[in-house]
Parts: sequence; structure tokens; C-alpha cells
Amino acid sequence: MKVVYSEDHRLHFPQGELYGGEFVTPFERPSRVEYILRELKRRKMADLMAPAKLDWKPVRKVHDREFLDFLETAWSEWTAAGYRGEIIPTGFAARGMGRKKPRFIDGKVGYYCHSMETCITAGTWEAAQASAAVAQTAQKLVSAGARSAFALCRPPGHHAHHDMYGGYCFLNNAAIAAQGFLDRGAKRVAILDVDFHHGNGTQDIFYGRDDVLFCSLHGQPQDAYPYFLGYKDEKGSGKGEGFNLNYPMPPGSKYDVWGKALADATAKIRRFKPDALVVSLGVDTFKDDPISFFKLTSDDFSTYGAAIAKFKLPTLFVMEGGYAVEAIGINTVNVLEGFLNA
Ligand code: 5XA
Ligand code: ZN
Repeated sequence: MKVVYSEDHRLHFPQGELYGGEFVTPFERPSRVEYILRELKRRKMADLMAPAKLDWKPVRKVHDREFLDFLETAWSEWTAAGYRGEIIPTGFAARGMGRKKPRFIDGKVGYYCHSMETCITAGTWEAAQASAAVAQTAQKLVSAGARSAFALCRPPGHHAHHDMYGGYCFLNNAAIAAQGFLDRGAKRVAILDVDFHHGNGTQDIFYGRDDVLFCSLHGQPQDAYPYFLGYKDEKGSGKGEGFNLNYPMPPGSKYDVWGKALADATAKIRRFKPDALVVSLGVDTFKDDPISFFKLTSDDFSTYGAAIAKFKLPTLFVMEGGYAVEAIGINTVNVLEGFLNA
């Protein structure tokens, strides 16, 4: 399996994130990718390639033009305003407030951000573009006939809405790839999001569409980030009604529970008859993940990798979350190896 990877992910490494009232080293850090690469190499699965230049057409179909302009200019506007730290929003458009976009950068950041653990730094925009290019290059390999590819994306993408960033995500890599499949002739694409967190951004982007089926298995939003989306009754709207499927699960869920949700999603994906499958691959479902509450073991990742292979679909794996850095390589590569060996 080809692994698409860019060193440019290193350009995004904020000094900290707000967690439990403290400013800590971000959980989403460059070493995550190093652990995955190390494990791919150890198992002789590191068939690496660099991404091609990003084609903006699919990006513009899933993201708002003014949001993209904001991401591009945010850092220069921030520093021009005299701020010396990294970009963290201070005010949000909360309940009962208006939705008009402010002119001043500190206000604009609150307008475009949905959660403040996510800092923007000098290199964030470059890294986000490289990450999208990684997903797109891997998608093009699969569109051109490869059975599968792994997009080793960082920063991740599934929390990035049509016009909002947050949850460590800026551009929605999986959505850009799904759109890329459609633009290259696929009629229908399924996205299976197995990250611990609900893929609120991907849901937002495709909520009104019937050409992309979105299935997300995640920690229930009563207890888990992103808290305000991910409920079962969010099923899509308009012609997208029925094409959004959420599987929220309670704290402590092990593979017996999680695997049942996967089996249900599998049946729905089969019925949809997609031409391609995008897997939003987060391994923060692992029992020792520091910010999540599922209890999957490393063997479970091999098991579900093999289950995904049974779709017999052209399959793109797009890296999302996972913060138990010692195990992130093992768990990620277990999924890929389980898929390949099925
Ligand atoms: O999949 N998303 C994540 O792993 C990010 C969660 C951010 C929680 N503050
Ligand atoms: Zn996650």
C-alpha cells in the first residue's frame, strides 16, 4: 500500500493547548507521525511517496471561499495587529448573539473557530495545505486504480466544517478526498469515520447531500468532544436525509459494543453501493488514549482492518486522531496490515 506523506506537517507545532485549565504541550504533535512512520518501516510497509501540488477545485467545493481566505491571511493579520503569541480566539458567536463577521482579526478568529484547543501558528496554513495535498494525492492513486492507499495526514481534518476550524483541524482532508473521488467519476462515496471523536466537520459538509454517505462511530456527545454534534437523530437534511449515520457510544465501550456499531454501519454502506470508501482513521479509540474513553485493544485494530477489507472497495485511509503516542504506530499499522492480509 502506498503511503503518502509530507515533512511539512512539522510547520504546525503550537506551543500549547488549553486542557483542563492548563496550557499544555498539544496532544496533537509531530511525534505522532514519527511513531507511525517508524512502525511502517519496522514492518516493511513504508512505501512512501510525496504529495503532488494541491488541486484547489475539490477544496473549494467543500470549503467556503472566505474561510479559506481567512486561513491564508490569519497569521499576517494577527501579527500586524501587534499580537505576539499564537492565535487563540477569545470571543465566540454564542447563543443569542448575531452571526455577522467582525472585521478585526481577534473577532474573525472567534467567528471561524469552534473550539479553542486549536492554535494557529506561523506555519499552520502551509501544514494544513500539505496535509490536504497528502489526502488528495492518495485519493488520486486510488481513483487511478490502486486498491488502497494511506494518507498520513497531519494536521487532521474531520472536525473542519465548511467554514469553521477546530479540534486540531483546519482543512477537511477526508471531505476533500471524497469530493476528489466524485470529481474523478465516482457516483457515490462512503466515509467511515472510526476516530473516537464525532466527525462533526465531515457531517456538516455533506449533511444536505445524497452522493456521500457519512457514518461516524464515536464517544457519545453528552460526554465527549465535540459535545454539540454527533447524536443519533442527526440523519441529514433535504436530499441528504438518511445519508448521515451517527453511532454514539458510552464511556468504557469495548470492541463487543464498537464492533456491533461497525457491523450496522457496514450493512448501511453495502446498501448504499459506493464506488469508493474513505476511512477517517483515528486510533484514539485505544484503551490507553489520554483524551478518550473507549477501550479497544491493539488486536481490535487488526480485526476491524480486516473487516474493512471485506467491502472489497477502492479504499483510502486518511489519518485523523490518536494520542497514546507509544501505541499510535502499532494501532494504525495494525489496521492497515489487517486490511492487507484479509
Ligand atoms: O478526532 N479529534 C481529536 O482527536 C481532537 C479532539 C480535540 C479535543 N479537544
Ligand atoms: Zn479524535
